[in-house]
Amino acid sequence: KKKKVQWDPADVKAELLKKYPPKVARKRAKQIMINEALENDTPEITANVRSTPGIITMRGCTYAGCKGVLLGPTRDIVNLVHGPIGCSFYAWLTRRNQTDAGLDGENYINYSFSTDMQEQDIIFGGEKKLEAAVQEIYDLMHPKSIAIFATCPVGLIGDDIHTIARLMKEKLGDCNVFAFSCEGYKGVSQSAGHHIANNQVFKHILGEDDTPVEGKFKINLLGEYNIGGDGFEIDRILDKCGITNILTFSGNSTYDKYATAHHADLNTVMCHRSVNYVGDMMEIKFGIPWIKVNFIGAKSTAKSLRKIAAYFEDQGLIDRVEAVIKEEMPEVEATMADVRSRTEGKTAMLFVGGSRAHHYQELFKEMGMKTISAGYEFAHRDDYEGRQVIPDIKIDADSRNIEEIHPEADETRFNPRKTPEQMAALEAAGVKFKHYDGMFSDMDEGTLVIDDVNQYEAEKLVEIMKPDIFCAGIKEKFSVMKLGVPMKQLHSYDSGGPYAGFRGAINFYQEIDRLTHSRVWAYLKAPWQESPELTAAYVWE
Ligand code: CFM
Ligand code: HCA
Repeated sequence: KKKKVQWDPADVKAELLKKYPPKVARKRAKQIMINEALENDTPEITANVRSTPGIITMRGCTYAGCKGVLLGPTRDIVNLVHGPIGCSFYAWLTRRNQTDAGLDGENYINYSFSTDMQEQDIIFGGEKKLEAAVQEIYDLMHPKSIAIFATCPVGLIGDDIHTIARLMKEKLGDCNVFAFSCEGYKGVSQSAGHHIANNQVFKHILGEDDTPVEGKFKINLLGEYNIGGDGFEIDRILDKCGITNILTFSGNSTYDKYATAHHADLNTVMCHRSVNYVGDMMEIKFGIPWIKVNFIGAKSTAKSLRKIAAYFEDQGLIDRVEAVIKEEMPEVEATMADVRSRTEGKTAMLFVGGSRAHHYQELFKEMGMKTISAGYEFAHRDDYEGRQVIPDIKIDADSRNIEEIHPEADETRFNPRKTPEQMAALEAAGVKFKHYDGMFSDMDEGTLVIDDVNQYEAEKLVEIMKPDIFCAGIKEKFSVMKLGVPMKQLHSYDSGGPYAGFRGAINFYQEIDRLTHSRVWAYLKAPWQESPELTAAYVWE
């Protein structure tokens, strides 16, 4: 039974919309949803649509999603950015994906590679410069692979990065060069970049190497990026259980891990939003099924481990997983109980990316905290409403072209919305579902679920609902702190982490406990709050 919150969400919604011109208000009204139990169904939300020009969105661009998010954490593929230097410079080490360079030591993550396009390249074309840059990287570093990323101007002037990549791959011989048409403007957000990255990695690396991989229970962990060392903590737990994780896509990954990932028995999907395309494609191409997991929250971690063990139907593994959970949980539970005595009943708001705003609610629940409003920057409807996947896919084993075998998955073949009756009927007919819940069903009734929240709405929400903690990214951090509310970055974790797995949960409880009890925010007053009558002095006066 869902619990009621203390605001009238309709009033909050009306207040948020009040300031907008009618057309903008109409559009935003479909993205600001009151979470209410409709008959057998969740509310319908508008998501993955263009942000209104003029509004300060929290979103990023397609290039960020492709280069920064998906390929960025792979340590031994050189990421070469074809474009003016800013796109490379501002993507340089800003995402806190951790790396262990391993025995071979091959690690290019600390570098920023760019063709540094100038006006003359924009006018006369930058292909020659790109070709020279690939050659220079090869001569200096001899990497296994070079990935080329297009920024906005490249698409506008029409440099053919894919042909350059192909020619350079042929010329170099032992270096896999491939390219991504991930111009920033290409989609409505980072999400388009994920899709482009998934397609090219699938087409150019996955399954390239048929050398067998050792291990009794082999999985890949898709959609985990090792931010603040999350992937390391998950690997620690998997190792302890005797589960072999061939590839984390893409935290601390290497070229060879991608190339051998098709030897896995099972794909586990952590951040569904960024990587579901690869999960689906690997199922079609290699017959590897995927299941949804979540290692954020101690209970979710235990549940995910049990789900993996259940898939393998091996008593030894099932027992081992239970033993690991039993060993890890006492410390987690002790910290949880201690912290909970102070955090119970406190409130949180989460506006993050495409999965964390949902996953992190688990950790807050474990602390007895309520999420009163949440939303994604760029998720799709299924991330809000849940998804049931019907495996009716035709396998075309020869095809590596995703457009042929995977026409727009989200809205057509994988219908995110099925009523329980429809599901029951299909199940009775022998159709097996893969299914995961969206944000709506996991949140209390009367909470506000907001897609692509903007700067104005975020400040208004804080003002009206006064959460005990606000979670988002760097662009929101300081404006929220200036309102006197503690702010935790759930992208970079500020300087903290890991927060995944058992040890991560302990870290998170302790940090949130400290943050929500810090008095410093209440003391903070901006000059205009102390002397609101301050007037501007103009130079001409
Ligand atoms: Fe997936 Fe991510 Fe996220 Fe994402 Fe991102 Fe990120 Fe994120 Mo920042 S892949 S959707 S595009 S979990 S970079 S590690 S924190 S917005 S919620
Ligand atoms: C991105 C990366 C980002 C940005 C985080 C933030 C990340 O989308 O380009 O706004 O603080 O996690 O680093 O999401």
